[in-house]
Parts: sequence; structure tokens; C-alpha cells
Amino acid sequence: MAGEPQADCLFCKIVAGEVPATIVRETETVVAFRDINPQAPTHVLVIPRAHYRDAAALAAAEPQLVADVVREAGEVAAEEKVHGAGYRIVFNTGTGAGQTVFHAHAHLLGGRGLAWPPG
Ligand code: DGP
Repeated sequence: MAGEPQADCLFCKIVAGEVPATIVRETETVVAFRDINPQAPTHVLVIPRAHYRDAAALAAAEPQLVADVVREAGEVAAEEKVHGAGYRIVFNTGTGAGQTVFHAHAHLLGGRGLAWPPG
């Protein structure tokens, strides 16, 4: 069923506490944890607890959850004190864009200058 945990999904396992992660914020709907391979001084993944393969699928099924994810990314940015200098919220979508984990997630990147356009 849409949104249900998937047995073979790494991020569902992090949500369930079956795979360890450094969690920085949790709400009823969202979990935020540090990326295992950080690309910036602050690199936090913000994910809905519900399983959807990417941000577009999440938005189509449960648009409020997209707002929850983005709001929590902003809260993490404030807690990490990267909001003043600016930060980036990225939803890689599809393998060609670098998506490797097919459970919707936002990357919150901050704490250094961020070039545009991204690579
Ligand atoms: P993406 O490439 O957009 O699908 O992002 C997936 C991110 O997930 C990538 O930056 C690395 C991170 N990642 C992969 N495996 C783990 C893990 O086991 N723990 C944590 N904390 N992050 C992981």
C-alpha cells in the first residue's frame, strides 16, 4: 500500500531503528539524520517516515508531508546556524540526477559556499 514501509528500503530501516543513524530531529511524520558521506559541514537528510520512492511521488500522494520535510529542513538549518549564510535543500530525483536511495529525502546542505549551477 502507498506509504507503507518496504522491507528492502534502507531509509525505512533507519525510521524503524533497525539501522543506526545520527538523528538530529524527529517529529510524528519526519526524521532528520546526518548523511553518512557529508558533502558540506552541515549535510542532513530529512525524510518522511512514510515510504515514497521520490519527492514527486510523495507530493502526489501526501502533499502535506512535503511541507513537513521542508519545514523540518529549515528547523535543522536554524539549529545548525547555517540559515544566516544560506543553505540548499535538494531532492535528487532519478538515477540520472544522483538519486541512490529510493525513499524520498531532502538533502539539507550548508556551512560552506554553494556554487550555482550545481554539478
Ligand atoms: P541520494 O544520492 O540523493 O539518493 O542520497 C542518498 C544519501 O544517503 C547519500 O548522500 C548517502 C546517504 N546514505 C546512504 N546510506 C546511508 C546510511 O546508511 N546512513 C546514512 N546516514 N546516510 C546514508
